[in-house]
Amino acid sequence: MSLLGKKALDVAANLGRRRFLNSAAALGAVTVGLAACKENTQGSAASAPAAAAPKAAPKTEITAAPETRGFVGGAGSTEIHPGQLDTHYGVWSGGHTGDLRVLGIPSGRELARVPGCCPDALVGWGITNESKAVMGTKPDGTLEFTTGDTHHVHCSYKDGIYDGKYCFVNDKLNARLVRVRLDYMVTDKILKLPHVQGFHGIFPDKRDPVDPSINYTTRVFCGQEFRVPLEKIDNNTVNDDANYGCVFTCVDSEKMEVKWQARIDGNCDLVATSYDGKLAATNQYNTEGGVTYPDMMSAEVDACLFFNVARIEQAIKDGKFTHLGNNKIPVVDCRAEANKDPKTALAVPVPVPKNPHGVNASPDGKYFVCSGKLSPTCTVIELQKVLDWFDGKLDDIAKAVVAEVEVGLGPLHTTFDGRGNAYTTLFLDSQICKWNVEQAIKKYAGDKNINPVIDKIDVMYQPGHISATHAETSAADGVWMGVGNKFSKDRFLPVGPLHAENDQLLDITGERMVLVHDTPVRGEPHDFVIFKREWLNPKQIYNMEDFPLAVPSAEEAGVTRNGNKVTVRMVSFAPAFEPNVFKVKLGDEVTVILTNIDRVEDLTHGFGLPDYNIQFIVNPQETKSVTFKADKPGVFWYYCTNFCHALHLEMRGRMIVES
Ligand code: K7E
Ligand code: CUA
Ligand code: CA
Repeated sequence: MSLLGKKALDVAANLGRRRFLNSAAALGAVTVGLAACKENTQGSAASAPAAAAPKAAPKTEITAAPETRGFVGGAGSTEIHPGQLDTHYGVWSGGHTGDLRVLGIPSGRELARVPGCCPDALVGWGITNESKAVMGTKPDGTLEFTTGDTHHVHCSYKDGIYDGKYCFVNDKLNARLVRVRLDYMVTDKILKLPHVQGFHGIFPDKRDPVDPSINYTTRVFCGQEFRVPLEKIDNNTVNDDANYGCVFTCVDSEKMEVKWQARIDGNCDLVATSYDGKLAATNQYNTEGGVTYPDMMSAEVDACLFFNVARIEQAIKDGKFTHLGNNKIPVVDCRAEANKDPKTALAVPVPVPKNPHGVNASPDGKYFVCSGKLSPTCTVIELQKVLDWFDGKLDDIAKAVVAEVEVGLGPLHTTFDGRGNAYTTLFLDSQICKWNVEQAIKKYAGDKNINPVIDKIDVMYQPGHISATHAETSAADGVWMGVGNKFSKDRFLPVGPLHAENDQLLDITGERMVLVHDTPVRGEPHDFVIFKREWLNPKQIYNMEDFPLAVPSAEEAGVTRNGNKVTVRMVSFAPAFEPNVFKVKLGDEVTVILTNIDRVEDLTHGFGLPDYNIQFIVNPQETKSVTFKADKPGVFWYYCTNFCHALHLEMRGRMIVES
């Protein structure tokens, strides 16, 4: 068969499949209403944006399946041969598995899961005393939360790029900010945000707005998506939604304490920060402050709300703040009514088309791009103009909008290649739109001959987040681009009703995007960042001195009793525990402290205690502890759960509970 003939057949076959799966993409110029209603049949996730589809009907192009587009990228192969290492790390949120995941890029291989919000049976997260202290417990010692929903993941910065120190992720479900230490890849702090429900957008700052010597992250900004009674909770306030409100929260990233909160109109969606540290912003899709679905969409215009960080913190220094309830956190008023004068305003809403979703900072530091969701557009906001407004040099804040580019249906998130181009996910069109920022600005300024859209490509299917290599840093290099697709449909072997999601990788080195890899991911990652491996330097052996309870050697192991409290100090070294037997009495409170004194890389031991619901691992030189009540008499063999040695199966000991 001639190449052309084969290619035509492939195109036809792929169009057939896409027509079946995604009529909107295959029908050519469709009306928005039709696109919306076809999309509507695909699942409830699509129905919300579809129900209020925009009036302007952009043409949906027919694009052949990417495999047949015939473009070759310059990023190289995604195949990592046995024994070779990936060139990039990807840090992925886990969604309602409540964890963080580490992937090797470009292969897409999952290398680690870092538990945070939810218990994890592999490592014993939520079982050991140390992890319970991080997660938070009720007065009876049980975990306060065993669920979570992690969406947005961002690393700490120094000089505009990641410093490899921390990764922050929000828990939307229980309004907690989770911090992961990147040296050991463990969660070390979790902060519950007061007054907040639906904690959604987060972003670390990139430098201090005032002090030039602080060129690294010291704050994390947190948005609130669900409006709730803030002042007090009683039968009046819960029943009267006029009393509902939202706050924007600033957290001290080192202490993991709330620095301040700001009352706002409407509610927050995603959050972005400027490279100069002066501005933080949140998209708002409910400036009307509604609580029902129609109410939340009544206003034609929503906003990207900009906070003047230095002014807010000066106001707090000057004592211009209040409190919410009995809480001692300073609260400033960033609602429009209180911020009309640019010279004193703490915040200003830049109008954008209704119900925007993502807001992303361009790596040159000049612009924020708001993705329209219900509007088929992206809005470009010039940050210098926002600063000019605060300085009284711009008469109308709407003039900070320097472009409004038509990208396609359902724009959710945008990323960048460092060469002036932006890439936006189109949820409804199941496409990525590549467009040029400066061209979009020129067109908006009046040059009608310019088409800023450079390329569109089909992705499989319904993409949400998108992130190119280093794209949230000043070192964006436009090599790889990840796209998180919410639906995978036919892309993988069927495994029952719950489908894997499809996180795809694209090569964006050329003019046209090239789809190069499908990675099945267990539900339900949202956001992720990808960066070169040189930016991280994880340690593989712990420092024993970091653990106050460490049992440094077998000689120091042993059992002590204080009343009915028994402490077992234990060590593991392949293939044995010391002690390998201990006795307690029925009803005793037992604490086992286990130090893995092996120093060999990758030599992890486990401690499983049958019928007591205990399992955890100890990595080389690590110490963990568990406390439980010996409420069952008998012999209980604790054993090593983590394969460590030829005699791993023999690595065990007995807990004898005498009645
Ligand atoms: Cu970042 Cu998924 Cu929370 Cu958009 S949200 S898709
Ligand atoms: Cu120690 Cu298996
Ligand atoms: Ca709205």
